[in-house]
Amino acid sequence: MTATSDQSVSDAVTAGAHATEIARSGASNLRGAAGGGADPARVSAVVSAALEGIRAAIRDHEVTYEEFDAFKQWLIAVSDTGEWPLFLDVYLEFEVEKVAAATQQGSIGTILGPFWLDGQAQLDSPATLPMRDDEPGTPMILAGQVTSTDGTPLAGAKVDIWHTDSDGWYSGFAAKPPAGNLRGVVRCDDQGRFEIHTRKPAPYTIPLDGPTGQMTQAAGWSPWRPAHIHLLVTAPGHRTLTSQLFFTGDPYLGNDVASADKPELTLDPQPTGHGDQVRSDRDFVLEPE
Ligand code: MBD
Ligand code: FE
Repeated sequence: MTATSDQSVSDAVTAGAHATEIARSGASNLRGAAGGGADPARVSAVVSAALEGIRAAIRDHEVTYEEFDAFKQWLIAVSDTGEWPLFLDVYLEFEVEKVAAATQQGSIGTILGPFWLDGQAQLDSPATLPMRDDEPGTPMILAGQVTSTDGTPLAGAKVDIWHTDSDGWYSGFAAKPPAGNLRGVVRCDDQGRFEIHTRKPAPYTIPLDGPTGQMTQAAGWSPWRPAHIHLLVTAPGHRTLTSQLFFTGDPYLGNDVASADKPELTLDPQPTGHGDQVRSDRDFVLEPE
């Protein structure tokens, strides 16, 4: 763990170093066995298609030696800052998720992203996520039920949840929030029901001081993701659902730098009458394995 509160370390390096460490260990490969096929025909098919896409860009746009050298330097900077997980999850993961989703029954999901962490607080529903005494932001309840595709409530279900604070920072990847902040694994009740008390997250911008953000801005693209809550919904004998939930009215909906927002994943939290607290209800359906 190399995240640090040293302000001389850039946001990009603080987030990137830890994400790279996790990816290197394989701990974030939650969707199935790594590797799988060293079948030469498949390696050739996939790699040649990828290379040909880049060669076509060079030909079609008459890329110069100056630009080729800038590309080399950019790739080296992505490695130096640990931004490969960020870059890959922002610009490519959504296509991989479409391939995986084509065979998954039950609730619609979306990408995992680079900021999931293993080993977070295990809580029983109803649960309040770990947070600071003065945690800023709108108090929010997310509640619902986890069932199997045939409607059976899943008593052993768990909701692994993580999101930014109301300033857009993830614990574990930014200097400010303490370890474990706004992260937890919530065990559902015997009817698969969960009720999670947290704070509404804020829109997120990828680090602007690293190569992924700099490339994004150099191209004139928005570096923002709409505010979102990440979820892994699990139950014994069922395929894990990886998802995110968004909020109606968010200015970045439909313009997510990670192309991961979907209309089916939008929440419209309503006031509960307790101060400024809001609540959303959302059920999840898991596919038996
Ligand atoms: C995020 O918070 C995120 O969820 C993804 C997918 C990519 C970058 C930052
Ligand atoms: Fe995220």
